[in-house]
Amino acid sequence: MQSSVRQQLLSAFSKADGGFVSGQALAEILGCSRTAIWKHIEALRQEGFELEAVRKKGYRIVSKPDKVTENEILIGLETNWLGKEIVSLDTTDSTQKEAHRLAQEPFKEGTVVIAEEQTAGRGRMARQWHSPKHTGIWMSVILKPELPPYKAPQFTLLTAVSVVEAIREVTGLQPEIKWPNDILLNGKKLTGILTELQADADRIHSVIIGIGINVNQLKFPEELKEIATSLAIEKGEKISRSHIIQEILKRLEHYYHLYIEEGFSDIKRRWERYALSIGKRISARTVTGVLHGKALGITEEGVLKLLDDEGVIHNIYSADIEVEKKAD
Ligand code: BTX
Repeated sequence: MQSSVRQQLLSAFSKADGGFVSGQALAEILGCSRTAIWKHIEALRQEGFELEAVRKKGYRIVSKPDKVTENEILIGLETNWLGKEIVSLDTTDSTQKEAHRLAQEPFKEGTVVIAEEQTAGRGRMARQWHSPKHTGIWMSVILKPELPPYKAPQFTLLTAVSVVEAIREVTGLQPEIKWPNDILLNGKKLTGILTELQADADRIHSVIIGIGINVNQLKFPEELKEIATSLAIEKGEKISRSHIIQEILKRLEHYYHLYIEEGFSDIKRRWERYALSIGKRISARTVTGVLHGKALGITEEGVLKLLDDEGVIHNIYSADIEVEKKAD
C-alpha cells in the first residue's frame, strides 16, 4: 500500500478512536473509490490488523498486530515530524548501521529505523547487544541538529529521560538511569542507548540514537541472566511495544525542541531526578583507570562530576560506573 494512502487511512481510524468510519467517508478522505478502500483494508488485514466491517456503518479497527510495523506505530503517533518516516525491517544486522546509511541520503530528519530482530546489535565500544526476534524494541532515530559535536552526549541524556518517562507512562514501572547510557529496573539492565555521530570538527551532520529495550523477553542467555531484565518480567504481563515506541517518540520530539529552543537545564533536572547514582559513592572505570568518589551530578554538557577522597573534582566523559555498597 502506498505510504501516504496508508497514513491517511490510519489517521482516519485513529481519529475515530475505535469507532466506525463509513466507506463513503474513507473514499472521500483518500480520494479513491470504495472498491479501492476495500483493497486497502484487505492489505491492513494481511499485516495483522483486525478490522470489523458492518453494513451501513463502515469499518473500525478492533485490534492492532503485536508487531512493530510502520502502520502499528503510525496509528496513534502524536508527533509532528519525528517518526513520520519509518523504515521497519524484519531482520537486520544493526539498525544503527542502516540508519548511518540512510543519514547520508537526503532523508528527512526524524526518520526511524526499527527491526524485529538484530543479528549483530551493537553496544558501546564494539560490545554486542542481544536483540532477539519479536520481543524487544530495537530502533535508531536520525536527527540533524545544527550543533557542535561536543554537544552530542546530551542526546544520550535527553533520550534516557524520554525512555524513562515513556516506560513510567505505559507500565507504571519506575526505571532508573545509570550514567551515561543505561536504564535499569531493580538493578538490572533494561535499556541501552548508543549515540553515534556523523560530523566534522565543528558541526554535527547527523546524530544516530540507538535505543534497545527489553520488553517481552521472559528469559535471557546465560551470560545476561544475572544482569538483564525486561518490562514483562518486572511487570508480570506482556507490554505493547508500539505503545512504548509512540510514547518515546512523542517525548523525544518534545525534549529535542525544548533543548534547541531553551537549552539543557530542564532536561538535566529531570535526568538527575531519575538517575540512581547521583549523590552516591561510585567507582568509575575509565580507559585510564578506576576512580572512586561521590557522584556530584552532571554538567550542562552531560559530563559526570566525581568528587574523589582527596577533594578533587574529576570530569568524566566516558566510563562504566558502579554504585559502591559502602555508604558515603
Ligand atoms: P553498552 O556497551 O553499555 O552495553 C552492552 C553490554 O550490555 C553487553 O556487553 C552485555 O553485557 C549487556 N547486554 C547485551 N545485550 C543486552 C540486553 N539485551 N539487555 C541487557 N544487557 C545486555 C548499550 O551498550 C547500548 C545498546 C544499544 C542497542 C541499540 S538496539 C538498536 C540500535 N542498534 C544497534 O545495533 N544498537 C542500538
